[in-house]
Amino acid sequence: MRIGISCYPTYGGSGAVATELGMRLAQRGHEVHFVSYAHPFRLPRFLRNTYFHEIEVSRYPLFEYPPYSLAATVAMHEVATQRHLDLFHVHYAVPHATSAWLAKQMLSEPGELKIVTTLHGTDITLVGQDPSYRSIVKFSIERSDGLTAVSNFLRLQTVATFGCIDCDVRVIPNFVDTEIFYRRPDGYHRNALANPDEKILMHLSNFRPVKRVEDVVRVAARVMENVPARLVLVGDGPDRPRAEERARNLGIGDRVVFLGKQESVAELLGVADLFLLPSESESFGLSALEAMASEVPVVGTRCGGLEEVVEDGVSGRLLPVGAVDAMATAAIDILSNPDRHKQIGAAGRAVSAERYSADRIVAMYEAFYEEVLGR
Ligand code: GMT
Repeated sequence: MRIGISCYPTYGGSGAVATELGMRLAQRGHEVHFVSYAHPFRLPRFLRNTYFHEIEVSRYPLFEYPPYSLAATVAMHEVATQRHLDLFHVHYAVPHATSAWLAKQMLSEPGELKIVTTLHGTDITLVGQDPSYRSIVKFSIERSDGLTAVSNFLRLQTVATFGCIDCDVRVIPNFVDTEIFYRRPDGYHRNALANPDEKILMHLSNFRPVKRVEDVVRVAARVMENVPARLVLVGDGPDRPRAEERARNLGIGDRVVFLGKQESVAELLGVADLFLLPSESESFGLSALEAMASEVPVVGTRCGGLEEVVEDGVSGRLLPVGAVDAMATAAIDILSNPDRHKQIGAAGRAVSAERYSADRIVAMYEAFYEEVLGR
């Protein structure tokens, strides 16, 4: 198949999933064209069967807001025409589903290009509900030839919030490469991040309000009252200054490490002892799955799709949103009991290797493409 993939190239789950999927499709012999405004962060410079096409968003003094959606449409149309694509797979509906639909209409034979849209999260639960976007998001997803959601929670949210009862939203969960995400031997980066007697608590996100990063710091502060530990925060975003301030106010500033954006999160997750994800809403929680593959117990919240990934009491603990004390108690319990810690880590690794293996999920996408193409 000749497949176009559009995604946000920056650090974030949807871009990571889109890129990892494209790379694996290319390994399976498909021709994959990434269309994005920058080189996707998980895409190596050269890989057989993969091509990168940059969306050029021109500036003009009149434009206070450069029209990214139009530039994306033009790039998608150009690639679809010149590379004779069978299918365009767009990740994150806003605005990629709209740009793809427009690009398709611009073709002389629109029926020859199929559009698959994967819904990732806030494109449905937050941004997509904003009155300035809602109607065009609904229109565009209803006109996609194939729709997938990364969890059943997100599928139900899509139907409920957009009322698109006729939408056949297929659930294809995210995946993890267990050869990249695995437990690193002691000594590795661990020595650089913490003292030998300290546990490493880790959080990884884009530090937006939905992630409740201040709760991460508050949970860590409670844990540190009982267990020698350090908190390592990976990523960056608008709530980082508040998290830094909270750490200082709670008197744990010297035991909280802000690493900022990192290329190889697998090496960091592989030395963590506990992963914290106290989000307000999470349609899947890719970082939690990557932690599980690395044998790291997850303590998070009952916030939607995360409940489909982390089994409470088996691969981690899930508590109500904002329940800082309960999350801290659960974390202390796991960290103070080596056998239980090991058991939870092993359960997470097993489920990620079985249910969420790259081979299994990429095959699901391939089969879905075939179905959409009517083959
Ligand atoms: O939806 C977003 O806010 C961004 C998106 C991203 O690019 O990281 O995150 C969503 O997609 C991820 C990949 O499918 C999921 O793992 C995240 O749970 C989801 N984020 C939210 O639902 C908040």
